[in-house]
Amino acid sequence: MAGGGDELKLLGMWASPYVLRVKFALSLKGLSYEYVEEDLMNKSDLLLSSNPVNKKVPVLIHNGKPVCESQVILQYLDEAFPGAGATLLPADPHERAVARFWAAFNDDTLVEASQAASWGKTEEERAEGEKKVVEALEKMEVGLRECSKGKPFFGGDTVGYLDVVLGGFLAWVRATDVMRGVKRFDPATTPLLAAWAERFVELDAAKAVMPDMDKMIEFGKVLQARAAAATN
Ligand SMILES: N[C@@H](CCC(=O)N[C@@H](CS)C(=O)NCC(=O)O)C(=O)O
Repeated sequence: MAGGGDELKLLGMWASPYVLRVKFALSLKGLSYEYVEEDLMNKSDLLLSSNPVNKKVPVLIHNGKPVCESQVILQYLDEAFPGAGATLLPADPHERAVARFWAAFNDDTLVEASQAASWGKTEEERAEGEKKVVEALEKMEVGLRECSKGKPFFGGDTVGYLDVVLGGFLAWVRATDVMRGVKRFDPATTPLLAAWAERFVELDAAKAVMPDMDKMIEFGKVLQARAAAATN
């Protein structure tokens, strides 16, 4: 499906920020693929056999061979399809290392803090998560300044690795902002990130894959209710 006899299949879940980043990358690269929506409460045999280690989405299956972990998939797409659309990672090895550093920081710190802020078991846990989100975003603001060097995206003039990594997360940020009555990408505290987020959602590749916000908020409420029920 990707062209040149390549067959790409993406196992995903519509609201997953990790899946969304892979969808952004496939869209930016103009690669066509078959999308298979997984029910994470009742995983398919294909998912279980493709990712037997942690059974998580996304999994990209390229000509029958699975690639797991969203950041590994992004790197794989650059390497397996070098001629297709945008190259995500910079050519310079040091710039590449810096982009990977901030991407790891994003997943280790920001994602975890936002999960605690949204689904923490107690109000204290959620408030602590929210504090860590703000701290992590202030650091990401530094990352954006370092990577973009005054240009519009982390990748410079065009969208790169870190744009896609963080971009996958934007739909959740916006939905949970509404749910929690906060503004995470705040022009007052993180002006570069706030402007970046506005630019990112206007990209054709983002518009093509960004989930519907009302659906996202409804789903967020379901998860919140589930988290609250688990604490009682
Ligand atoms: N580090 C993984 C995280 C993937 C992940 O957490 N996926 C979630 C959906 S957002 C999942 O499949 N959860 C199902 C489960 O844990 O059983 C990546 O970057 O791909």
